[in-house]
Amino acid sequence: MTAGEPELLGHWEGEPVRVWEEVWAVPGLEVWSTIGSTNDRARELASEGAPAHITVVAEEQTTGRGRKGRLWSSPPGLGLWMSTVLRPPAPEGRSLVPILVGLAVCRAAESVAGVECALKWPNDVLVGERKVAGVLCEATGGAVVAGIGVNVAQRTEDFPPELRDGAVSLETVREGVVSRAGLAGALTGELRALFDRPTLRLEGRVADEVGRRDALRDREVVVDGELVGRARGIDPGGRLVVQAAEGIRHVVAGSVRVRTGGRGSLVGEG
Ligand code: BT5
Repeated sequence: MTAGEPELLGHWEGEPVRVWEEVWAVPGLEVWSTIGSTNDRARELASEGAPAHITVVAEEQTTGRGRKGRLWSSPPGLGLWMSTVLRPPAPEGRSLVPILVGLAVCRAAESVAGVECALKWPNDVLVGERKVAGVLCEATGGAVVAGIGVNVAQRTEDFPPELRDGAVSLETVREGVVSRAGLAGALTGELRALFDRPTLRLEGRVADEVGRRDALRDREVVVDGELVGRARGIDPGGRLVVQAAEGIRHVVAGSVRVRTGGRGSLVGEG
């Protein structure tokens, strides 16, 4: 598909963008017709000093990305492609950002679409074994840009062939229409709830909720193709705990694959 010129939209999902900005209570909102990556635009805004929760949405991304230069499929109108500037109070809290953003996505998908979601450490949101959303957090100066891609309206055939087994959209699961604006509004609200208080450690109710939603728990995993063991939860620092033959390991970053066994394999690496 050929994308048009990037254009800032005045209206989105039936309302003026300024109305969404007010309803979602964000200090700024840009909605683009098409853009390379909403993360790049949000990074620009962050470097110009944008306050926390300024949000960028695009109908379509031409170079939407995941981690390590992977591509993120972002076709026009079928998903929520969004980036928000976060300003975590202290660098110590930054390692928790991806998992907390994933948690916000789970809560929003459940409240708006009634679809139960799980977290696959470090940055995937799953329905069953399939990826419904991905999170890409990029630090820039004192800010972290949280990029969130949620598959909303794709049918199986709308995904590129190589993703059809591992990806799913909210509307397929729910078997009904899901409002992208409703989802974005719920998401910005959850992000505020999770980030407006300094969270330096995963503990208390939030830790319990993350534990409940942990798709890897007690499953046999391979991290970065080399560390093999059983996932034993996420520690207070946001690290994945892996019980390996050589002992307990706390993994700071990496790509996880679930070893195929009785329950099948999860969405590959990443
Ligand atoms: C991610 O990376 O899952 C992070 C995705 C973040 C996307 C958002 S959209 C708004 C913002 N702007 C951006 O440019 N990015 C963010 P990772 O864990 O590396 O997973 C990438 C892998 O997921 C790919 O290699 C594919 O296998 C798979 N994938 C790509 N597009 C997908 C989709 N729409 N649904 C499910 N899986 C997908």
